[in-house]
Amino acid sequence: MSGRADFPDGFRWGAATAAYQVEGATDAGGRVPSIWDTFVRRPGAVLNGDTGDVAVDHFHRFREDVGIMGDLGLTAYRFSVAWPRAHASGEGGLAFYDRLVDALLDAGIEPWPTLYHWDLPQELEDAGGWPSRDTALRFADFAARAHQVLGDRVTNWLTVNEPWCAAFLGYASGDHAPGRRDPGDALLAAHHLMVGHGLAVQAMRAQRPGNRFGAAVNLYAVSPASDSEADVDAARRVDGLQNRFFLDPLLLGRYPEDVLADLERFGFAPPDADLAVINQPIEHLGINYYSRHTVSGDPDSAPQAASSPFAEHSPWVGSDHVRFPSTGRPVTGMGWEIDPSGLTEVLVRLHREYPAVDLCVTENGAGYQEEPSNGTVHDPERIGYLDGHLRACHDAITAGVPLRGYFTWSLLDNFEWAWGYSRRFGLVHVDYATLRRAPKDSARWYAEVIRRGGLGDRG
Ligand code: PNW
Repeated sequence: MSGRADFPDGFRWGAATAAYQVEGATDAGGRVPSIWDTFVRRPGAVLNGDTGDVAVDHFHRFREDVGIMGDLGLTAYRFSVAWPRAHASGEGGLAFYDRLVDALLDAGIEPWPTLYHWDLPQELEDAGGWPSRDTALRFADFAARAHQVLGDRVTNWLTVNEPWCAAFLGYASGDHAPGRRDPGDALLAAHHLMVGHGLAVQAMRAQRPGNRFGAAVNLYAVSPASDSEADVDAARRVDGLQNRFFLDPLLLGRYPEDVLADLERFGFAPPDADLAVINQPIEHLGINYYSRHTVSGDPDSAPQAASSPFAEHSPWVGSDHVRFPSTGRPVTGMGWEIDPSGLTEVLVRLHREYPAVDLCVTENGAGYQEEPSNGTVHDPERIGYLDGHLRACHDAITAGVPLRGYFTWSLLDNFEWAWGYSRRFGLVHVDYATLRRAPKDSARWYAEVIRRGGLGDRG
């Protein structure tokens, strides 16, 4: 367990970011406003009124940032392509990604773009947003355009990031943009995000069948707080809405029956033809893993949501009574319980219960409130978190799981959605006043892990 953990040759050692969280330059090159540009201006929506207007200015500093990736020895970099930039003026809006991809390839770093990391053009939200099926069609057009420009040099593609968050935090709890609170719309949003994934894969594959496509879903290990019937049923519902509601359509071509039954009163009845679209063959699945949900069901309790500093409304559509009692495990600065064994559990479950597909951890990391002392951030907690989760990945590989890579969240401190700049996930500290980058202890630790191709004996 704590011995050496050597990873297979060719295993990808990566880090991830997303456009709105790092780029800034929200007016450059005819970029149109996204739902996050609007949402951050809503009073009380984001802690301290922070916005992504400047973020960490990656748009202008990407060459420096690619240099940092090179210093760390990263072999892959996951970023997102901003739909609001592409939406601008023809191919012009994608020129930034053209340059970024070339810089990455020059540095020997494999680009892993994600096409939707939550920045829907505001005009498409005004036309109905994700609850409207038309948004999925528009997304496929955008995917085809991005793939047309970059697909000659970029092999590995991810369509949507964390459709659970985009749908249920965006349209049910209102913690994320566009900040709507309608459970029926949230279900439609989830469904159309998945349809958008399927249509995008079809469109891109038609252009270049040799490239590799997939989505990135946020999965949790889920356990009932006790073996009481109420807790076991609450865990079934949370696993249903968090994990199976996305995995079953994607990989099996159907929604889980029990979840459909729970959601019946919202009139959620997706057409069969859509399931065939969602269930496109894919070459890889991205898993974003942060924590385990321990769940209890108390019909008398108030709905509970812990997704943002404000959370008053539950994202758990159809299951307002579920609660997430603390188990006493240590937590990160987000309040999320740390449980690396849950990552092994999730990976092994995917391997055993779903058709074979290459897996990749596309996000995993820990956010804290932290500041440098004497010029350096000492972040032993983050190192411990990453060490534990990489060992969990290794355990999964040992159990036969085809895990092909690991991307830590995140390369740089950045705009953490409803939490603004108050929580830092980076391996590299960013001083928000000067935008100066400085590697944390965890960055040096990760570089050493990459250099030796795994973990040594745990100290
Ligand atoms: C993911 N929740 O977001 C995103 O993909 C990243 O953009 C983000 O920075 C990272 O994880 C850290 O938060 C999430 O409340 C945001 O359950 C909120 C939740 C989960 C994931």
